[in-house]
Amino acid sequence: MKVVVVVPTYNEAENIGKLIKELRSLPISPDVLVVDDNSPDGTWRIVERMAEKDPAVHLLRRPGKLGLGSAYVEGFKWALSRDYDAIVQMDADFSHNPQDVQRLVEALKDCDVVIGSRYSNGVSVINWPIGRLLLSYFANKYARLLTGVKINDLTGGFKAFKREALEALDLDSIKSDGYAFQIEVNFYLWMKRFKMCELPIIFVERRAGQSKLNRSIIWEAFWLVWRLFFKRLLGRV
Ligand SMILES: Nc1nc2c(ncn2[C@@H]2O[C@H](COP(=O)(O)OP(=O)(O)OP(=O)(O)O)[C@@H](O)[C@H]2O)c(=O)[nH]1
Ligand SMILES: [Mg+2]
Repeated sequence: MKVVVVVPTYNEAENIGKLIKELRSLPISPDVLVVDDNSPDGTWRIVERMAEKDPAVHLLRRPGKLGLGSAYVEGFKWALSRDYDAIVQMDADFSHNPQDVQRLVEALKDCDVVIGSRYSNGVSVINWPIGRLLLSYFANKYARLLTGVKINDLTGGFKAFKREALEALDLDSIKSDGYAFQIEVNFYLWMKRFKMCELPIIFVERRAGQSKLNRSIIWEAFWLVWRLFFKRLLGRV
């Protein structure tokens, strides 16, 4: 099975080199695609140098900060236009343990989509302030209730997809960015009846670099969930 890990980055120079090395030394030795938005800290330069030495490392460098959602969409399209059987998405900040990529991909044997889940086995989040944890936890309960998608971690960004699952999505119609993007993708895959599985992961707060969480990301997700609620109600997916 040919696997690519899509990693969106914005100012992750402190993390990206180590992440790529760890991914490349996994037993499945996946390809890596970094989608960088011309990071001022030169993240892309590090990737460019690694790509020169290792043909399995790829860089998609965009002209400026165009947002996380569109970075995933471009990365997914890039992967689908090549011969990958499985596509993994993850953050660059080591909140997602690169070692878990192996388990996620192996679980694709029995599932179409595998979600690295913080909330399927109690709560497995390390070093988050309690306020952020509560926000995330209850946001997930709220999203699950309204969208009807029976997944405990709807907002997580660590996932593996079979090629067929991503191919079934209308990627151009997905305009949301932060947590909303994750919820939206899960919603459409769920409505299309793909087999979605949750695999417990331990999520660790970033050690290096800066967070991009802000109020507008929370509001975006809040309203999206209502939009999906009505879509589900009207059966328009
Ligand atoms: N290409 C691209 N990547 C982005 C953008 N915004 C965030 N990222 C990357 O997306 C991943 C997730 O972003 P984070 O800042 O970690 O967001 P978060 O996980 O919600 O917040 P913290 O982990 O608390 O900082 C990281 O690898 C970021 O570098 C963007 O606009 N463009
Ligand atoms: Mg993060």
